[in-house]
Amino acid sequence: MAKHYEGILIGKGLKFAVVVSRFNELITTRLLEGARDALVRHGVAEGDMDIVWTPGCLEIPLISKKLAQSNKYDAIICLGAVIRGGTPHSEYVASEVNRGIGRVSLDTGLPVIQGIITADNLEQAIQRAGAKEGNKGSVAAVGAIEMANLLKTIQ
Ligand code: INI
Repeated sequence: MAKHYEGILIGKGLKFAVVVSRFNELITTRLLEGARDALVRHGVAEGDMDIVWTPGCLEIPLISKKLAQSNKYDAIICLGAVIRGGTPHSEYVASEVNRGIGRVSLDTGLPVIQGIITADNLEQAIQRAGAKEGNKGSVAAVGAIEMANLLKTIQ
């Protein structure tokens, strides 16, 4: 009979760093609130979460890497908002931050969870930051709890 392993959604005793971008902070503060609320509702103590602000999404991978290397956290949650403008710059930001976050996770062996909204416009971003389409910050936080526990389970 095959064994199945999965991460439980109990956050008590786990430690998290939340890296959040100031760029588009109208949206990112909502993502942060969603993440904080989800962590608390899953049993994470307020004192077990550190919030670290970056200027924009592009700076998130480096800061996440430093935090991951500190060995202080069970997972890192990355929050940001890339909103398409008239230039291709946002496309570049979105793909770089995605690639960077994935690399940090594989390089450090720690769950580094992507809670970055990529939206065509502000309205779409709002929908994903606590309105009709939920809150991507909370989804990322729950994913971080599950991954932190899953890693403990399989190790
Ligand atoms: N940063 C974001 O977080 N979101 C964006 O939509 C964005 N756009 O479109 O430019 C953005 N740019 C700033 C970037 O992350 C860096 O902070 C900046 O380029 C300095 O390195």
